Amino acid sequence: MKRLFALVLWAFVGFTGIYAAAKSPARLLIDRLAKIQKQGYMYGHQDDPFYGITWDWDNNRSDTKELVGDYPGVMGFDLGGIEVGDAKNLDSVPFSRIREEIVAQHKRGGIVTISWHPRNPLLGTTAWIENDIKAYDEAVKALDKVGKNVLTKQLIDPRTTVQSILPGGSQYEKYLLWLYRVTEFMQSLKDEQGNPVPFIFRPFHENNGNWFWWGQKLCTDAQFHQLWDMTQDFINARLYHNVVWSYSPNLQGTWTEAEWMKRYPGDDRVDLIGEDAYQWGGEKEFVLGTTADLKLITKIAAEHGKLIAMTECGYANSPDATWWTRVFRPIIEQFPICYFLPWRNYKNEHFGASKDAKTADDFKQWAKQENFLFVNDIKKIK
Ligand code: BMA
Repeated sequence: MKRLFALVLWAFVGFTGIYAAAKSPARLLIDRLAKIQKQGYMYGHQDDPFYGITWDWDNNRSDTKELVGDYPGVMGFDLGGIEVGDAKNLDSVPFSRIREEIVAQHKRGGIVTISWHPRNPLLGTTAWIENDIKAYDEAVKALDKVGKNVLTKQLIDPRTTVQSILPGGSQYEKYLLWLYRVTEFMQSLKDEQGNPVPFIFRPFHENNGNWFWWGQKLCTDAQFHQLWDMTQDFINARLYHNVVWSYSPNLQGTWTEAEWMKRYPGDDRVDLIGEDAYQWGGEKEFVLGTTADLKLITKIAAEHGKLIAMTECGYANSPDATWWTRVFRPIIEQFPICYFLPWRNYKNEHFGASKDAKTADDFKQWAKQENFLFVNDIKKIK
């Protein structure tokens, strides 16, 4: 009897020991990213398998593969629209196809990142809020002019969107339903053996700008933290420890560390620190701003034990044939980024590598560089 007891105890301790030592799919992905980063930086691309500059919706195509012979190490996908039960996302990609391509990228040894441009939960409009604010402000002014400002309170101020979905707000329950739909999709990301596919999730990105409803002037620091925490806790409670969390403000260029830290969700809530940075205007401004930001996040990441990446980037329509190697590469090679991810290649708005872009030759040469990594370079790094 004593022996049986000892055996049961041993089995129990052994089992819980193994259980405690087992790493979650998220932890394994974080460790893998760190290992990959030691070898170089990966190429990432948004919506890579759905369309390119001159084609759309074909199966088995990729602008990246057609240019450099391999798929991006990281593929980005967006869930905008899943929250309202749409069958296709905001860029008309069916969610069933998104699911297939996520599983395919995982199967070939690549990494997946997911962003989410949810609609406006208060107004029903898109994630982009500037036009809603303009319309509201104009309506208020017009009512003032005709002496009807008593009607102003019947208008909905877009600036109260975040507040409306926090506990006690008018849209709180709707937002929970939205999160439920998001997690339902995430739960469905399984490989052929039924194991959850790990992925990097990057919600509420570019939150220091004012173009999305969760932007800097559209909520207080405390409200932003509440929004992040509520969303993260809801998702984590329903997923399989397979979500790596990325916090990704936009190019700013003049942050102080204290300013940057104000909306940082916290070390227990973030695994990867991102920078979204496009060259929209002048080259010099882009170089200086991006360099300053990457310097800052490199320091913060080192102190807080986090990874860094350029989670969105590019120069729309690649007007400059040597932009990648002349402007972009010298910036990123100063910093320990795991990957950079140009946004989607869509007809007249494209950001990524392609044989149909002016930058094709320049990029193709760069891709031969040993530390520039695509799927075949990383699939053995587990
Ligand atoms: C933007 C543009 C839009 C697109 C959105 C979400 O930057 O590319 O056309 O709808 O991202 O992918």
